[in-house]
Order: sequence, then C-alpha cells, then structure tokens
Amino acid sequence: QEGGAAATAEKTKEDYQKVYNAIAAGLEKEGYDDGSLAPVILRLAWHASGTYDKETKTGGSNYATMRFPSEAGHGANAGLHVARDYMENIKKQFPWISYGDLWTLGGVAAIQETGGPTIPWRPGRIDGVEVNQTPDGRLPDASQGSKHLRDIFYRMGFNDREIVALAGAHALGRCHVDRSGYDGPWTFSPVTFSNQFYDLLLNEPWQWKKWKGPAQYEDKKTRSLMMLPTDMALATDPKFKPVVQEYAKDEETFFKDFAKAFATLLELGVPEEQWKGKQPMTIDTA
Ligand code: DDH
Repeated sequence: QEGGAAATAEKTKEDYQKVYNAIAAGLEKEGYDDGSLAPVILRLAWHASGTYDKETKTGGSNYATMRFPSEAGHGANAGLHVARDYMENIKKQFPWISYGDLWTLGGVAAIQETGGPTIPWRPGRIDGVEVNQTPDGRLPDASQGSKHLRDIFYRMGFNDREIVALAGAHALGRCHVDRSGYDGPWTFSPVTFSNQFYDLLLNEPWQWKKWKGPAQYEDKKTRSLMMLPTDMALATDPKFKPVVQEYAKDEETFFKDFAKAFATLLELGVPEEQWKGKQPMTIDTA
C-alpha cells in the first residue's frame, strides 16, 4: 500500500522536524524587507488561525481556506501570497503534510528562528474546501480601539492578558503601504523576536504621522518607527496597560505567555478528535 492515510498516520516528530528545517532554511532573504521572510510567514499563520469564532466553531487553522481566492482576497490578507508561495515550495518537498499543519508550523519556525520562545505544536489539521471559507471582517481592523480588540479576540476565546501577549508579535516585521496602507516597522530590530514592542510603546514619545495615508503614529525622535491605533489602545486601556508594563520589564514572562497563547491560536478550529490523542511536541531550532 502506498500513500494515503496509511502513510500520513506513521509520521513522527522527525518528519515534522524535517519540514520545519526546510522552512527555516529559506527564511533569510537578502533584499526582501529587513532580510527575512519570517514576519510575513508568521502573519500567514496568524491570519489562517485568527478567523475562528467559538460560537459557531467556524474558521481557524483547520482547513487552510486562505488557499481559495475569496479568502485570499480579503483586505487583511493583502501581501500574504508571498508567504503562501514560499510554503508551496515546501509543500512540493513534503506533499503529505496538510496546508494547515504546514502554515502553522511556519509560524512556529518564524518565532523560534528569530530568537523567540519554543512553541508547542502538533499536527492534525486537514485541507478543507471552499465552503469552509469564513466571511470577511473576522480579523482586527487596525484603525479601531480597545472595544474592537475585545470583540475580535473574545470571539476567538482569548482574554485581556492574551490579547496583549499576542500583540507582541509586532516586534517582528513591518507595515507596507501597498498591502495595508500603513507604513514602517514597530521596532529597531524587526527580524528579532523580543519584548521591544512593549518598551517602545510605553517609553517612546509618539505623535500622529502627518501624511496622506491612514492615521498612524510615528516616534518623535527618529520618525522611523510606527504604531497602529490598535497598538496604542494597549497602552491607554486601563486593563491592557498594566500587562504592557509587565511585559516591557520582564521578557521572560512575555515569552512564556506568548508561547502559550500563540500555541492556542494555532490550534483554533481543530476538532479534538483530529489530534488523535497526540500531545503537542517541541520542534528544535534548525
Ligand atoms: Fe499584525 N499587522 N495586527 N499581528 N502583524 C500587520 C503586520 C504584522 C494588526 C494589524 C497589522 C497581530 C495583531 C494585529 C503580525 C503579526 C500579528 C500589519 C501590516 C497590520 C495593519 C501589514 C502589511 O502592511 O504588510 C492588528 C490590527 C492587530 C490587532 O489588533 C491585534 C497578531 C496577534 C500577530 C501574531 O502573529 C500573533 C506580523 C508578524 C506582521 C508583519 C508582517 C510583515 O510582512 O512584515
């Protein structure tokens, strides 16, 4: 017997480590943004998972529905073809892995390979069909404030502390005018995972950027960094702010909380029986 269920049932940690290593091997890319594909690959994992709605149990990472034109075309997903195209090459080398497992494993690689915490991860997602796509509007809108953040993240099942922890991913990457309309990186080292986002958010003086683009903040001193209105909401909301202060001071606690919340995010929408009793595993850095 070749291929099919029999072949996928036998996969071990070593098989997933090989996929991870292949993803990790190509992350560095001279000439692209800040020299790494890790941020955009992380964003793919997040947008594939963050569509989850706990009431209807729809959306999430299970079906990898961003493969289909409708969901790929949602405004929030602009630019993520860069990450999906990269993953397509990995899929050719490991055709047995589901897209949901592949994309979420990419998120794990993006965090771990840029110096972030170890993210517990397990395989079990299956490829869905077009009717599994979620409607537009499930991912956060950067122009809004605290209420919107809570509406969006409570819908996924997260609490206030987890909202703040997950937002620390903006230590990585940047905004692109031709994707979201916003412009610039959040931190001075956008290819290193750290707690710098919180420190800058609290301790830099910020001002509204004067430009024709959407309302965003820039740092007064260098005018090279940015914050979205939703990022700034974390520093002003009375419940979010103490957590921002805690993470700005204590990177270890941030790493611990981020790893837990991000691992949960990556599993949203996957029915329990699909894990087949398997516990999350640890994949080593490449
Ligand atoms: Fe984000 N994010 N994000 N984000 N995000 C953007 C880029 C990146 C929001 C809006 C934007 C999370 C939360 C939020 C990453 C990871 C995560 C951009 C710019 C916008 C806009 C896109 C572009 O122009 O290319 C908003 C709003 C929220 C929120 O309200 C909470 C979370 C939870 C994560 C995560 O990974 C856990 C990453 C990485 C990027 C950088 C992408 C890149 O190409 O670089």
